[in-house]
Amino acid sequence: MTDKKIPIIIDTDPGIDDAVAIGVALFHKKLDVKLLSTIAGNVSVEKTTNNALKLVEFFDKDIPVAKGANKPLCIPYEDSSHIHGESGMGGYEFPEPKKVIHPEHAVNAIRETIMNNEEKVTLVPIGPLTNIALFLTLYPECKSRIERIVLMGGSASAGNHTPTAEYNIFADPEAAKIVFASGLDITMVGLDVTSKATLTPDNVETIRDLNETGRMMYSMFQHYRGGSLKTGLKMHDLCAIAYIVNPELFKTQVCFVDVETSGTYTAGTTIVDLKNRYHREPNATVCLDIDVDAFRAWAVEQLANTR
Ligand SMILES: [Ca+2]
Repeated sequence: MTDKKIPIIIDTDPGIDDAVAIGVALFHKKLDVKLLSTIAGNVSVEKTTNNALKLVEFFDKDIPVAKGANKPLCIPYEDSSHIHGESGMGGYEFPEPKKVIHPEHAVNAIRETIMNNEEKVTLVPIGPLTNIALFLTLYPECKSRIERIVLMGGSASAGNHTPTAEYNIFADPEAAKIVFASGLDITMVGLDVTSKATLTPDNVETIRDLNETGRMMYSMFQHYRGGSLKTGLKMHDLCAIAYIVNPELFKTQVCFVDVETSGTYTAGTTIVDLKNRYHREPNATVCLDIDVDAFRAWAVEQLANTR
């Protein structure tokens, strides 16, 4: 293992669990966050972009924030402020950010970042996949500069937004289909692990007393509806960061994955062919299980390393 940091771009729709993932990534000694690109998802892209700016200012990091797509490729936009509050990051009063948005659209900013970086860059989408699909479609020549994609989304079992579909994939199924068909090295960190990756009430109390970040997270956790404060808060997006730096926490399987883009009930469902029923070439590494206790200990330790 070298001491070299892994260059990553986080494509995000903050979002309370996004905020945790971003905080951990910005302070992780193995990660070099080159860009935050934003996407409509949990709330509108105006709000997610403003939230991303607030977060980099809160963490006092000089990371560019580029604003991306305001709606999915083909279907209408639908927000989920019922999960994350009206602003997307309800529960904590951040000052209005002074930092300005990157002048380029996220898709062009991703290209610029990737092409200007000496090493290949890892893409970490933790929202709907619209920006990534647009980027891969507009600039296929950049694919060779991508190390891999580690995304939060999908499920090999049940969904969370509909009985079968996970939210990020449901929000833009066509984009997800493009990403899974891209031929790139893809890891799907989906509900099979992220629903188990909760912070317990004890963890949440510990986090509150860690530092400024802990107090900020604690305030937002009071408003987060991804799980509950009593039964555990689901840290969906943080799992993608955990996978990059601590893959040994996860059990995975390489298999064929595709996305249902229409269907009476199934739009946005990931078809994860664990038993090779379709005899198709495998195109993704799918996370199927996680060492939950180790994840919790890791998450608290990481948050202790923030400001
Ligand atoms: Ca997210």
